[in-house]
Amino acid sequence: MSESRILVRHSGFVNLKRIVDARDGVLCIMEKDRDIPFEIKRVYYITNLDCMASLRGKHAHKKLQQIIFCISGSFILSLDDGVTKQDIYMHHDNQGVILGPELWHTMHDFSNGCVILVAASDYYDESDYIRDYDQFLAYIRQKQQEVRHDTSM
Ligand code: T46
Repeated sequence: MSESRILVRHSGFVNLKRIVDARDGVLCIMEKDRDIPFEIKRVYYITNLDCMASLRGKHAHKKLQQIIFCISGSFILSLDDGVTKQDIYMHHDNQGVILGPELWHTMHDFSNGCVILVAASDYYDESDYIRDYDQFLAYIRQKQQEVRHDTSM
């Protein structure tokens, strides 16, 4: 499981400032423009993930940009850009992973008390989701053909 480097396209790590002092507790800070490479329009969180067997995500977005954090506990984030696949062990409360567009992502193997926090670039829109894996592969093939066509002109 590679953690030091993100290998898939449309992703990357985001490291937040983490403050620990003599008191109990950890303070992590996410600042507009400084930490997040897009304007945040929505924040959501996922709790009660006490089941190792549960599975979330299993989709890609067409345009939406997001950053996913595991602010408590741990889980495995599986990323797939259609060519490269990578599993990331999410367990640092201050380290987020960019979920750019056209990136199939699945969250699984949640620890007890796992809490996921996501910052998103846009409001919820079901038409932005690709929830079928074969459709995802066809979508990115079509996008790549469009890019090749544009660059050859
Ligand atoms: C993602 C991963 C990381 C809403 O009505 N509004 C919202 O803002 C969201 C996020 C979801 N929903 C509804 C849509 C579904 O009827 O909540 C239901 C469950 O959503 P979904 O199955 O997409 O949940 P996850 O946990 O599989 O995926 C979520 C986000 O939806 C998704 O964008 O990238 O977390």
